[in-house]
Amino acid sequence: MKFLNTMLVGSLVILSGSALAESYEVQMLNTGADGVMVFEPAVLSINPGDSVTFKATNPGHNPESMQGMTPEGAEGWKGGMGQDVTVTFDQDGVYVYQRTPHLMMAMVGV
Ligand SMILES: [Cu+2]
Repeated sequence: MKFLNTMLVGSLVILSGSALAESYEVQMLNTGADGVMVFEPAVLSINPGDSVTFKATNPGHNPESMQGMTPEGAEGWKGGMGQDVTVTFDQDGVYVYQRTPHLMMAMVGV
């Protein structure tokens, strides 16, 4: 019986462990593997509840969600220029974001 209890506690720990939110990092770069003015990685797949920290590896960039290009009802965000910002994504869907003044240079991420 004691063994069974230990087994149950063990599986509960594993279950709650897999439900923990994860955090990711996206670098904002002047020059990256994909060219100049990039978010790296430019495309990131995460789960609801996970968070992403946009790192101002090179200053002078920021991430801003694009109007009409985030899931309906989801909150947008706008990071400060040259600052790290952490965004938690609670709602399922596709989020497109840009670097506020660098959209014409196609500095976008998904
Ligand atoms: Cu930029």
